[in-house]
Parts: sequence; C-alpha cells; structure tokens
Amino acid sequence: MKIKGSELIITAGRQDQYPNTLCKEVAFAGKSNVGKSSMINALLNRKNLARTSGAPGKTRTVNFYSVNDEEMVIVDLPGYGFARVSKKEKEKWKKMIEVYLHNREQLREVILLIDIRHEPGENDVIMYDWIKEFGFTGLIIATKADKIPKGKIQKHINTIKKKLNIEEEGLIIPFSAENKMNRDLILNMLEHME
Ligand SMILES: Nc1nc2c(ncn2[C@@H]2O[C@H](COP(=O)(O)OP(=O)(O)OP(=O)(O)O)[C@@H](O)[C@H]2O)c(=O)[nH]1
Ligand SMILES: [Mg+2]
Repeated sequence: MKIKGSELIITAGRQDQYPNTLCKEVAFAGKSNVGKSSMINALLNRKNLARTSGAPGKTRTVNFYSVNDEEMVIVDLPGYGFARVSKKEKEKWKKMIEVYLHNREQLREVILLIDIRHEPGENDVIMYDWIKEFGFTGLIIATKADKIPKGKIQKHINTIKKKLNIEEEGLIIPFSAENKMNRDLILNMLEHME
C-alpha cells in the first residue's frame, strides 16, 4: 500500500464517539510503551500523528486514523499493564478495549505488539489468547528490533513463540520504528487483509 495521506479521525473515550467509517479497520494492541503509536507514525510516514512518549500510559483512548482518505482505518488502542495508575483507571481502559473489540463490525484484524527484547508477560498472554478467541489470525509485530543485534532476532522470536504457544510459522514480524525494518512488508500485509 502506498501511503498518500493520513489523518486523525477521532480519539474516542466512548463507543458513541466511534466514527461511522465503512472501510476495513485494523487495530494495534499491546502493553503500554511497546511502541504502538511509534509504529503507526512510522507506517504512515508521519512524525507526530500518533502522540508518543518515553513514559508509559500515553495513549488512553481508542484513536482512529484514516489512511488514504478512508482506504482503511488504523486504530491505536490504549496500552495495558501500566503500573502507575489506579485500579479504577486500569479497569476503565480494559473496558474501553473490550467494548471496542466486541462492537466494532468494521474490525478485520487485531495485531498484537510485543517488545522483541522481552519475554511476553502475563497480560500479553491473556491479550493474545483473547485475540485468538475473537477469531483473529494472531499476527504479532515484535517492536524495537533495532535494539538487539540482527543475529539475535530469530532467537527472540522463538522465545515469544514459545511463551504465546504459537506453532505456525510467519506470524511474528520483527519491526523497528527507528530504521523502518519490515515497514513495506507490514503495509503490504495491511493492504491485502480482507
Ligand atoms: N529504539 C526504538 N525505540 C522505540 C521504537 N518504537 C518505540 N520506541 C520508543 O518507545 C517509547 C514508547 O513508544 P510509544 O509509541 O509511545 O508506545 P505506545 O505503545 O504507544 O505506549 P502507550 O501509548 O503508553 O500505550 C518511546 O520513547 C519511543 O520512542 C523502536 O522501534 N525502536
Ligand atoms: Mg501510544
């Protein structure tokens, strides 16, 4: 997919704020600080379309981005597993993700982002099982691949596969928002998702 333009449609805290777009939609989920917003910027060739931060807990709403005038919509979900918020706030985010996954008819895939450096945590396992239960493919983008030597990428992918109980090949794609590793591959994948 060639990126000709992108824009933020809305940051939605509630379901009644979701846009009534008709095109296909793909959402990105993952632990807080894993690099969801950075990846969206890198894919869309934008510096600051999705707001990013070194401090976890930046994205706190369901954010809808239009690609190429609604050729497709990309959704940035709030990150989970962020320790420094109240239990009440955590519940609120969980509910937000849940409501979105349950009710969004346009949603075709949910892609889980995992930091390539670390073994997936308990929340990642829960999120991944959940995504599979919803009937999605179970694609994973392993972020921050620039932070480990190239020769170690496969080893880290194997660790992720094992922890998440993945048997299929090719479900985990290493990615870096820094050097754009596999950007074209991911865009191509998004384009061909039905
Ligand atoms: N080296 C490197 N750093 C990255 C990469 N992607 C993200 N980061 C950094 O990781 C931090 C978090 O990135 P975000 O994109 O804000 O993460 P997020 O998943 O959207 O976080 P929340 O909105 O809190 O859920 C920022 O400091 C980014 O610069 C990457 O591919 N390589
Ligand atoms: Mg974010």
